[in-house]
Amino acid sequence: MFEKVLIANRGEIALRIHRACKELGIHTVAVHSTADADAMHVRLADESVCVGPPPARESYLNKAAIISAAVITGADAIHPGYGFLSENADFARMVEDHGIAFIGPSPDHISMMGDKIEAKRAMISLGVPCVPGSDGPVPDLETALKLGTEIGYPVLVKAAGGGGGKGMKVANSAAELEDAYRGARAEAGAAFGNDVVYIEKYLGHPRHIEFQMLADGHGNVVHLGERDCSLQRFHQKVLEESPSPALNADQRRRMGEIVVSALKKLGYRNAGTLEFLYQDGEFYFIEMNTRLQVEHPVTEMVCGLDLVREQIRIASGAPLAFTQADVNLQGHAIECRINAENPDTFAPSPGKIAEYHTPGGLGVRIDSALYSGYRVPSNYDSMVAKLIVHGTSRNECLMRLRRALDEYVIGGIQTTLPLHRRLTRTQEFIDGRYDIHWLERWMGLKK
Ligand code: MV4
Repeated sequence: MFEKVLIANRGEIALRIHRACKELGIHTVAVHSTADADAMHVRLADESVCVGPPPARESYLNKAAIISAAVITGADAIHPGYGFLSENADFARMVEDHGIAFIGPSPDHISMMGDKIEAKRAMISLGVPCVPGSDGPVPDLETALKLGTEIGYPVLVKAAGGGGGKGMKVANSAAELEDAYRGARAEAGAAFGNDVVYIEKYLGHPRHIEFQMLADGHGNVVHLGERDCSLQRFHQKVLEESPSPALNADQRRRMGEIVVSALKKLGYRNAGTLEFLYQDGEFYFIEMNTRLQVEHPVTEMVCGLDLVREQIRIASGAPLAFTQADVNLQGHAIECRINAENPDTFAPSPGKIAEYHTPGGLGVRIDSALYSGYRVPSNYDSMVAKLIVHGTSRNECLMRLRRALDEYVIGGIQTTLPLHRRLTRTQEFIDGRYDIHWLERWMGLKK
């Protein structure tokens, strides 16, 4: 087992990883920018290294500074968290080239899944259902028009190096395809430095359902159920839950078998998530994430496992200590992402935390690095806390969630707590009747 782990991240996930390390008796090294000198993960870590000024590209994305910090402190592993360098294959390779363990998948699998066309090709060959579409890049408009006719409109032009909705354009007819094709390539080129695009049948009212996987690299693969992540605003998830209100046990078992078999054949190692669109009873693979996700606690509350601990154990070479038969998904969990933003305009609201009071009680978990007196910097992502609630049923979970939201006090800044208090009292949400567009409609952002 590792002696010392460097946590190459900040905020709540850095604290989360620190906690798992300490419970395994592992020493922790925090890295931070000058803006995060007073951050909780720095205060609690056994050692800390300042890796640069506030801009992420000069600190949390500074590969050389982070690896130097690991070498100087003698860390034998690095956990990247999510975002930043967590899905950067070059970084993972550099870490391993320095004889340090990367707590995550192999660089080759990170690279494979980072190319959405390669990821889809792999999944098709592994027997995973995908959205009908082109079987590779679409090099020119002529090919795009031919595919549009074959697939049938509406179609979606998507960026191979994409994700998060950038470089994605819908075409409802051949007449719209030229603008959609050129627009997607321009946006993808600008956003990712890669203007390769592909085309898929556009699904108009899907849910976004993802399966959490764990694989030890010794042939053992399990799935830990699914998360419904459909409630999002401009590709930013707002609330996630497990299990999905839309799935039954038979669908879960059937999809579970498919995704486990696929990752076994792939020879995958560590945690991973397969993202699907779910529409009219059918699943369609869209992307695979080769990182621990923000919403992982929802799965932890339902399966009773510490996913970061499992990642660390796998990276240290240990086999999974359990089989699929041992995985026992119990009850229901919901996570509210709480952002330092104006709840109506979503404008960032950095600043000093005044009064800070967290909810408690059975089945209530707060993942946050906030404390009274802490100054939320303006340099980074606005998510400052996750409220995760578990209950034996979705109704019990909802009752507990509303109660916890009403207890939660974050003074000194504006947050999206009021949004969650309204959302969890809205009948359509209570009934679980929502797709990926519902939240934006409910907010009046689209018709
Ligand atoms: C789609 C789609 C509909 N049809 N693909 C958005 C970014 C990337 N994760 C893939 N996305 C989508 N791909 C087809 N063929 C709709 C979306 C989409 C979406 C997907 C999941 C969660 C939220 C979303 C918000 C807008 C669009």
